[in-house]
Amino acid sequence: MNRKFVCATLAAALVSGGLAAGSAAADEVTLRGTTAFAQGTTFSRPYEAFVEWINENGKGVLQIQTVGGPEAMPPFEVGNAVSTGVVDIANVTAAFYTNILPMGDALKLAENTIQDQRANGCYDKIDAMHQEQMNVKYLGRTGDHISFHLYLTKPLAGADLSGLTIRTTPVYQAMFEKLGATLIRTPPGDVYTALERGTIDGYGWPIQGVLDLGWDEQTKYRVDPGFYQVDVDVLVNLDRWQSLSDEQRALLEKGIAWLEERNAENLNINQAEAAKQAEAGIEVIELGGGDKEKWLNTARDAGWEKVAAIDADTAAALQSCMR
Ligand code: 173
Repeated sequence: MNRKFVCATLAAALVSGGLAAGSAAADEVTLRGTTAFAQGTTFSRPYEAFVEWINENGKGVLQIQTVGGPEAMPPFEVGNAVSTGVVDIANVTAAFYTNILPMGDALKLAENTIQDQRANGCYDKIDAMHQEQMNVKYLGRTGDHISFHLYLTKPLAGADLSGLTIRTTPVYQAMFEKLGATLIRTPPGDVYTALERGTIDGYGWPIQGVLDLGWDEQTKYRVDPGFYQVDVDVLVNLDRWQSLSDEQRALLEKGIAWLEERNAENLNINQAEAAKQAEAGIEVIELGGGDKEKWLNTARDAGWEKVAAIDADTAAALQSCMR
């Protein structure tokens, strides 16, 4: 028998015997990870920094090896992969796994930060929902302070999207539908071609990252104000999480706390991104007065309506701790 097997067997025996689980000196463990966003781009970079932090601080304890991004695994499959243990850890937004966890659609509706939600018990609710329905540990998230916008190739007169075909994900679906748009759901990797071919008149996307994949070349307008808040979540397969030692779990929790502190940098990055969009020739359509009100109210109301229809009690509980 090799040593790894002996250690694993010993750890399992300790756990099943109810003895100090995790106190066994474990070998270094390597988690296999994936990211739903192209490596090197805006919504993958924080996760990559986290991996670097873990690999630097976790020598002899735990390492993460990213086995590929969207080129290797379709973004809408990532939730399933981490749920079933095809990968151990994943960087993915909840909009990409609503097929497994429909209530994940609520995360974008938050008006407070992950730090607020750890302090007020909301994090525990979100984590429990992920563990029970998806078999993953909700380790934490990036994306706080970043809002979503509608980007267009054509002008827009008011808060009315009828006659427009818009690329969507579950993030924007309820809102854009209420405002009359025709919707096409695609992963990020298909947006450029859809714009180039003219099969869409615009797309939903956060304030950050538009220039990453060259979409600015095909984008004429950004509609302001933004709405909702980005959640890009770090999930760990629950069986894998439970198999880790206390030290290994503590390392991951320390790493995610470090990453989450950096969410505050988004306030400055948002401004820099808006400036880059302006330089690239993207004009702002600023909705005002009644249009602005309709835009924001439809976003919030349609968003909460959708999650309340899935599970009214959970929706109410989340609504009170997400603001
Ligand atoms: O538009 C999207 O693909 C999407 O839903 C999303 C969510 C979080 C960050 C970036 C994009």
